[in-house]
Amino acid sequence: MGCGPSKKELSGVAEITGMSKKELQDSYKAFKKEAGGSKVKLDKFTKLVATMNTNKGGNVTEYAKHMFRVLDTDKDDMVNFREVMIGFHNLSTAGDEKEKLRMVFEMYDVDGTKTISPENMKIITRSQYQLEGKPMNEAEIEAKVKQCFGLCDLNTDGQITEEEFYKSGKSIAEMFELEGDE
Ligand SMILES: [Ca+2]
Ligand SMILES: [Ca+2]
Repeated sequence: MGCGPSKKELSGVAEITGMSKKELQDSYKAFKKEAGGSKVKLDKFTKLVATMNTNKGGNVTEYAKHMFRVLDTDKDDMVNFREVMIGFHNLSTAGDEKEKLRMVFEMYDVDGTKTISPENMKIITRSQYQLEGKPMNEAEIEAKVKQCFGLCDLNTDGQITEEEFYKSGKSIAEMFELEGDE
């Protein structure tokens, strides 16, 4: 067929995810079929996430945008097969804990300042409500953010650093875990 994956697209994926060569090739085929190519832009990615979202009345637009930003590790405004596979693996229950924490930290740090502010956390929490199709309740969101800060802002300066999050963010990162392969 002449459309097999290039070495670069697959480099490291098998090692990190523990997939066999066959599984990898099958997933790649499925990805290309779904994505209509070897990379996807945000709009297409959002549609793919929407098809995976089983929450009634959920809107994935905001959540997908932040997920996309974190998955796009080479920052070319596209996510490719490798980025998706490694990112989803890290977020799975089998993923590397430190990588999971790093990804979730980056997801919260929407403005890339290397610290999470309460406002940053509100943005992501709101997007989770939208994803789940829950009615937006600002008081509830505020309370959730407060609770997370109580847990993670170890020196109580109103910002969560990466270091603090590595130490105390495990239970929060677990909320972002993806279901394993069916
Ligand atoms: Ca990319
Ligand atoms: Ca920030």
